[in-house]
Amino acid sequence: MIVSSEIDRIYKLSSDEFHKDYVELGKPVIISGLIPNWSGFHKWSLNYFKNLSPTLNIYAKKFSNQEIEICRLTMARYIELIETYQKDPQSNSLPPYCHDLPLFSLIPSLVEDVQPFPFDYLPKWYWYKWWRYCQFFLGSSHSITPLHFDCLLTNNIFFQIVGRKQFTILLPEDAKYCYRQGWRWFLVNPENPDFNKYPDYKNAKPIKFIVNPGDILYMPPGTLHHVRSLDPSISFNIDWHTQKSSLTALGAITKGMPVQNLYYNLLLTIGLVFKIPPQIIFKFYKTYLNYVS
Ligand SMILES: O=C(O)CCC(=O)C(=O)O
Ligand SMILES: [Fe+2]
Repeated sequence: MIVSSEIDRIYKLSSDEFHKDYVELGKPVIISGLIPNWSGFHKWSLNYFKNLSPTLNIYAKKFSNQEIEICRLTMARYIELIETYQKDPQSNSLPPYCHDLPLFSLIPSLVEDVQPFPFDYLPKWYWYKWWRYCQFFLGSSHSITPLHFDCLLTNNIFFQIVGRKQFTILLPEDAKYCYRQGWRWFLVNPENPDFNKYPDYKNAKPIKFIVNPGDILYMPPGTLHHVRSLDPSISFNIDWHTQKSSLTALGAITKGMPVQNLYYNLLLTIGLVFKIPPQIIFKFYKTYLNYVS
């Protein structure tokens, strides 16, 4: 099988070109040159978060055999776990992975650090309090998110701030070769595929690349991704729909999408297609930000 590293890397891509050449074509891209201009880019570190909000209650996840276990702890305790681990990763056990935390809502002062924010990549509907849609990922090196696609079949803009991450992605048409389990997780480990167990994976065309601090990654709806942290890391993403992707996602109810996902997708469709403002929709949508699936 061929593993390629083919993904466009564009310096300061304009929002018009982003929509025309990537979103509309369902093509992934890495955008460089924007995050390094943020006022807080050089300030962010795990230690900075710990000092800002040591007593904040957060949760972290352990992914094992398709099960997700949730651990609850304070920010200070979590960052200490990571610090201890990093001193000797060979002999310490891997800390859980803080995954999908709406940190801008929990520590609002962080929003000032990400200016100028390129919110014009998002549809206008999301501009009002755009930071409410962001989900953070904090973790040690060697943290892994197993192969999956994002559960509402949204577009994903992913901001890498601290540390590097290795992504292996597959376009939606390759999902049929990856042995889906349930709605959105897949059995194949693209870093070390077991072709005896999963022979169809030979037909897939994985794309493997590193996302560096300061990079923005765009993944179209339904892109499969497996993510390995190469360093202690801070990232956040925004899952977002266009009118078109929200309508396509509603159709996925016939393909195994859970009813709760249909509910969130209906809300976004009502907002984007029927122009109901986020001030009304968000009240109903916000439980999505704590939805583990
Ligand atoms: O960074 C990670 O470990 C996972 C990222 C991810 O799955 C996402 O942005 O949807
Ligand atoms: Fe994801």
